[in-house]
Amino acid sequence: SRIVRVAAAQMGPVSRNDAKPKTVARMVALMREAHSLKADLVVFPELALTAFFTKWYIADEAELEATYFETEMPSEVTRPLFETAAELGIGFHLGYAEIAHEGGRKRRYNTAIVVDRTGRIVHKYRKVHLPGHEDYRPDYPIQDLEKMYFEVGDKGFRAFRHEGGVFGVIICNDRRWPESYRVLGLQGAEMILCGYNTCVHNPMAPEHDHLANFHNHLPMQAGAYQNGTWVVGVAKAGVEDDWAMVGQSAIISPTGEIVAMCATDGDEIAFCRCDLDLTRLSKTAVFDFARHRRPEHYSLITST
Ligand code: CDT
Repeated sequence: SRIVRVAAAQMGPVSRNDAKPKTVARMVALMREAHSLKADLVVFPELALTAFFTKWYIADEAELEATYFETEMPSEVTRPLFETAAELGIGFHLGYAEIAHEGGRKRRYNTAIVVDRTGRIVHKYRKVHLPGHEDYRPDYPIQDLEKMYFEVGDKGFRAFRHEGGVFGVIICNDRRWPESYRVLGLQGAEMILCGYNTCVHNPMAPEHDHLANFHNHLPMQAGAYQNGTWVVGVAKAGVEDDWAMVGQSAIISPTGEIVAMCATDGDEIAFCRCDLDLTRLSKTAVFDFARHRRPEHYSLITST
């Protein structure tokens, strides 16, 4: 067996008025709790350092970037996460809003990194599936402005070796798309990490609001099962500046079963001792890709 002890570190709401050091202190406390459980890896949510700001139209670019984005990682404010990781010998996954100066101009991405037990960044992913709309919609009570605030990620879905296994990272809306898991699955992914911020109210499809929890777990369980991989889904949950967000952070086994789940909408750890070898049966039986996949019949997926 190849055991990775995983702490899904759900976070309760982060208000737009919360200073980042206060939020980072909450995360350090979660990291210490995870260490007391002997975790190897702590998984924090998407955009963990701030409120889920894409629900607001923020016209002032300077305010937007100064309040919600990071220009370096680690930065002064996030350094305690890296120092605590190195002190405890624990790895972590962190989602944040990134400003990068690349290709001769400024770019903004919805980003997640994986940091190893020495405090070194070993993987960076930039969100591919940006939900919502690119224009301000005054008729909506909340916005979904990821297409306005971020560019589509440029790094693709790259699996990487970590903690004795093959890992992948996806971010929030990516979890609703089977291709995200499959591209990682085709690279042999054994554990996929996914932070999310999901408002219960979806202004573009309010008819689905009552299904928010169901639609959270459904694709993650399917993605785990259909690719024979662990999936760790971690929320920023609870009522954030008046808007409810989905919780139920979960660790899902390669059979698609939820094996650990948060019971509250606050700061809480769901923990599991994950055996990466449990992926073997799925990958060599029902989902032996080499024997059973028929890509010659899938061309429509990438040609349109
Ligand atoms: N952060 C993020 O991607 N949120 C979206 C909201 C879409 S509403 C269904 C999500 O897919 O959860």
